[in-house]
Amino acid sequence: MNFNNTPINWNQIHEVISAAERIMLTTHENPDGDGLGSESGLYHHLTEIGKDVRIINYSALPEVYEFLNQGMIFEQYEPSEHDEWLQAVQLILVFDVGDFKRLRTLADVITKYNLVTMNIDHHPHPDENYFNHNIVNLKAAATGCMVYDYLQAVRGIPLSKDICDGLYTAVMTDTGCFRYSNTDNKCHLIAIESLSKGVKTHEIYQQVYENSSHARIQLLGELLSNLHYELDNTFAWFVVTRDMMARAQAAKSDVDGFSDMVRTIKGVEVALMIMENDADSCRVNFRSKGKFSVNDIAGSLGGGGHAFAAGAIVAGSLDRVRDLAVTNTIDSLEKKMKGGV
Ligand SMILES: [Mn+2]
Repeated sequence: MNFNNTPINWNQIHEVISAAERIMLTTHENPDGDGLGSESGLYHHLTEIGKDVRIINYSALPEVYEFLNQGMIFEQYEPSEHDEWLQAVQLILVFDVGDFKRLRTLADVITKYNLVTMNIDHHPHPDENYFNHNIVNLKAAATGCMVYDYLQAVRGIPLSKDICDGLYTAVMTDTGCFRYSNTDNKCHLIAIESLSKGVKTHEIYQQVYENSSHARIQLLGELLSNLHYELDNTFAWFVVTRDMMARAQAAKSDVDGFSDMVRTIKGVEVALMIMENDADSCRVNFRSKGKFSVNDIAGSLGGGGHAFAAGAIVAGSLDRVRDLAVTNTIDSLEKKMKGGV
């Protein structure tokens, strides 16, 4: 079925999920709170109703999300450990992935064993896609809100605290703690329900936002002293090189949220991070305050995303990708400033 941003019929989706006994849950590489919270939220529901369910991700669980892992429910994909179980999986639920390729080696396994996939996501997906069932709601603030909708439609009994821990984490992280323009009534409803179930929201906040490694702060110091401003300070950009990462002994996850932080600067409408992956590939990350869309700029570099939060992986050296990304952004913003958004 294909609910690509059309009204979603959760009962129809429920039929597919109910029919499967062995279900795998997964999300994209370098997982975030939305993907992980959606997984753990639905995991607790599905185990409660007796399904044979496992969460298997390409990436290891980032340390800040350990609080979701009380029952050691998150597993990192290891062929020798998982392939036998995987071959008999009847349904794979893929959360928040944006792009099938972001499942990395798990994408290969899915193709190899011809496994049935259902994508639940709030990122745009092209019509021709890699999933058997494509459930997309671009208006959802978080994939976790879609899991909430599903459970509201089919669960029949109130959500448990374990489920709420996951859903609250998903919503909190994808709305920048209820601050971004995507924050809607449903996000707050999920928060209310979570509080009433005893979710320690302040502890989740501290785990995620007040848990910076020293490496992250050192890296932040270095990049903040090397910010570049363009277009009368409307556009700010910075680079994160492999050397900077090595000097700070930083991990990839230490970089999360830097573009959001740069966007908080007065007058800055669009922030851009260019991060060197290796000698011939970089990651670019756009954040907009809401006046100018940025997913079209990410699209011009082969990526995509939401209107005001987008990114791409771009082949090429840091110098080349930096010049290309900065030039494309300036061109696009100049056009938008002249002709409206
Ligand atoms: Mn998300």
